[in-house]
Amino acid sequence: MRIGMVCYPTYGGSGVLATELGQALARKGHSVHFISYALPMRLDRYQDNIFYHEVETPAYPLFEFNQYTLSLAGKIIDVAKYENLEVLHVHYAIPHAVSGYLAKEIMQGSNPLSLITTLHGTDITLVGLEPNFHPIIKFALERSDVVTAVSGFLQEKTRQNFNPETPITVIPNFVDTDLYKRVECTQLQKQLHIDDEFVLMHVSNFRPVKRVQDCVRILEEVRKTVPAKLVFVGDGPERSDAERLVRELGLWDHVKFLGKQSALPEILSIADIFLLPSQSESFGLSALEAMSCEVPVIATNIGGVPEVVGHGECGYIAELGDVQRMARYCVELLTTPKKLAAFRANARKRAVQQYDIDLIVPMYEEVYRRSLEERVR
Ligand code: GMT
Repeated sequence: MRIGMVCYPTYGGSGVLATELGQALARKGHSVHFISYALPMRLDRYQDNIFYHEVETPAYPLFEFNQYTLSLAGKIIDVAKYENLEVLHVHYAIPHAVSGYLAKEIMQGSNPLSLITTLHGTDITLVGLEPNFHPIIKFALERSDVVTAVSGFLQEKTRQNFNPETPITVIPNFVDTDLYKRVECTQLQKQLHIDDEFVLMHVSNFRPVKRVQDCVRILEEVRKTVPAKLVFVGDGPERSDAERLVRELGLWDHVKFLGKQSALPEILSIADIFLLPSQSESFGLSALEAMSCEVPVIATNIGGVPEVVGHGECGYIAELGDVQRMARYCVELLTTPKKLAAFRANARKRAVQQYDIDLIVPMYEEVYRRSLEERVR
């Protein structure tokens, strides 16, 4: 199939998922055309059947704001026409589903396109609820040929918040478990001066919803009982405040900020526990990637997270902001080697058995195929 893939290129789960999906489809022989305003973060090397088309937004003195929604629609039309796209798969509804709808309507007659919209999270739970956006998003969902959501939670939220006529299919996020597996990483441990300490880790885009400061407070509590370090991976608006808190609490020698990194399997391999204290999380892809590397997860009872992290099996779930409980769970695991080992094995098993790339990518192919058949009919 010839597929257009629209996503955000930045450090964030929806772009990561779209890129991994596109790469997997390309390996299976499909032609995949990424369309975005910058090269998606994980699209960092040449691969057969992958093409990238950059959206340019023209500046004009009259425009105080750029016209990305229109520029994207225009680029989709261009790529669809000249690359003969059959399927357009947009990730994150705002504004991608709207641009996709516009392009599809304009192409009708000459190059019919199937529009697949995948909902990822705040497009439904937060930004899409903005009164001015709500009717537009509902309209775009109803005009999509297929709408998918990354968790049962998000499917239900979409029903509650938008009640679209189009059914919503759950296709969970996935991980390449061949790539995301525990590897030897003594060099990195040496580099980070990790001796006989446990390692807590958090990977995110440091947006306020991630509550990165909770990770710091968890470390503070944990260190009262066991020696531990906290490794932060990623960057974003909350990083400076987190650094400040680390200094205020006198934890600077025990916290490492690695910034944005691409060698995640290696980095995750040094972790004993992954922390995800978010206040909003429709799935928690970073937690799944950690689980695939045999890292148990301690997270909040939020959104789709409990679907991914089996409480008392691959990790623990606590109430939002309950730093004390999350710290207690950490200590319990770190001081019970048998339990830690069992949780590690369970985490890996769950990733392999329920969320492996080879199980999930065919679900998207099936959705594309069905929508093309329906178009013909
Ligand atoms: O919805 C967002 O905030 C953006 C999006 C992203 O690009 O990071 O994150 C969402 O999509 C991920 C991939 O499906 C999920 O793993 C995240 O849980 C989800 N984030 C939220 O719901 C806050």
